[in-house]
Amino acid sequence: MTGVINYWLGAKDMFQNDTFYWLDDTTLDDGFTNWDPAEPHDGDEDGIVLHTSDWQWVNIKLDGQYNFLCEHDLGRIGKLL
Ligand SMILES: [Ca+2]
Ligand SMILES: [Ca+2]
Repeated sequence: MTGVINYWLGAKDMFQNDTFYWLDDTTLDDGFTNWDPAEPHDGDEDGIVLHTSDWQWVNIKLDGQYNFLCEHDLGRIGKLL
């Protein structure tokens, strides 16, 4: 996949396969998802990356070095400015 850039998303299913949790302990069932139609499909792949080629989510093993995306409270930024 030349030219595809992956970004780690902060959800994992390392405790129960296909039950993904965000870092704040909410599950993916609680909100938006954008899985590639073939994903998630492999029990030993516990992380999620965003593919910039199609903006879909793919679960992969937690052993790659990629950029990452994180959520930030915009209200807090406003208080600092
Ligand atoms: Ca898994
Ligand atoms: Ca996969």
